[in-house]
Amino acid sequence: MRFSTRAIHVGQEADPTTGATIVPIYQTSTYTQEAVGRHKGFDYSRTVNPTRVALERQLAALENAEYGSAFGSGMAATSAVLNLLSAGDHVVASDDMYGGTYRLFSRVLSRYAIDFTYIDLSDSDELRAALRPQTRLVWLETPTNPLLKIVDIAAVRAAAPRSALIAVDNTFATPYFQQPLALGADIVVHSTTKYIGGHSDAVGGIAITNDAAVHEQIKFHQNSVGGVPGPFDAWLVMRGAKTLALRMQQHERNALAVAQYLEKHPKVERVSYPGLPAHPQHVLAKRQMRGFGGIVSFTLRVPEERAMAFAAGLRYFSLAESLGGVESLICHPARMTHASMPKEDRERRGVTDGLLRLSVGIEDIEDLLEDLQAALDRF
Ligand code: P1T
Repeated sequence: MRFSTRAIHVGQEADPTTGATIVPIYQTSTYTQEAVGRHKGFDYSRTVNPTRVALERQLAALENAEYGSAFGSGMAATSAVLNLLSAGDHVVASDDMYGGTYRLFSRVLSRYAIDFTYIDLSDSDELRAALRPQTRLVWLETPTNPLLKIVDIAAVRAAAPRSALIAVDNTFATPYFQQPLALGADIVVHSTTKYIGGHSDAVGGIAITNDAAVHEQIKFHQNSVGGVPGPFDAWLVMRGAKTLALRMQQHERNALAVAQYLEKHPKVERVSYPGLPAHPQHVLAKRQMRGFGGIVSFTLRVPEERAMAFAAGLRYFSLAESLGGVESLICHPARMTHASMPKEDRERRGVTDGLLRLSVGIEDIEDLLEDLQAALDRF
């Protein structure tokens, strides 16, 4: 079964009790048992819910994987993966990542005696130097948020010892463009709030793996900690995921056109988009990904306040956190998505005050380019 067929059919069998073609929203917290312990496989909705199971099967299939565990947010999914670790363990993480993930690592998990080293994971020598006998996990995003750096997943697998799990946050690429498990990763995490849900109407996350033992531990955490999505949110994400391939094709077409337009504009200092030949890791991106995604970052040749004013002055690009919905968004990472990162750490990593991030939607490209042009002309 190919990608879009899986998105539309896996986990989506007709409802066994009514024949409903679309998986129902099983809005129930509990299930009536015939006798103590005798039931249809469902006992309590924190533990298991049919709508959530359908979503987990569908999304695991999109990563060509056996197992998925859905969560109430991308952060809850990330937290579940980090809960595979114990006090004294060490994590190597990429130096560019979503600010909320950095906050979880540096301000929550570090209090539980888990140690983090942040490096440029595109450099295998840096990775080898950062490894310790206690290193149990390598955590990476590729492309990274917000700088769109590319990490060579197969090279990380080759450099890391077998005792270290490799987890890839695949939110930006989506399984349509990149399949980290096939490149040697052990776990894939998504914020399904983004492209997978695709309509900016539900918050969610998922952790996916082919490793039965890892899956058992994540499931145990999902039930023990309880960060599960409600049935309606699970259903919204499932509905969105059915059109992932079509949406990603249009996101990518539009993002490439926007990146090419910005690259030539005299008021634009720097553009980052893995699909541009000028991107320093364009060749790697071409090898590792089937497409380059819908996010474009750029810096204007203007002071910070004017960059922020630019972000607020567009017609179709709403000034908002998040990404991956059908509508275009613009954000100022330093003040928004990465505000939880201390300024010094942020700037060292390249998330400067003039940086803007576009989530290019699937509107008509002519409208998006006219919008950007009108705003740039005003500056
Ligand atoms: O927001 P939540 O569903 O909890 O997902 C967190 C998350 C995880 N990983 C990546 C790569 C992300 O980008 C995010 C959330 N990011 C934003 C809200 C943002 O605007 O970048």
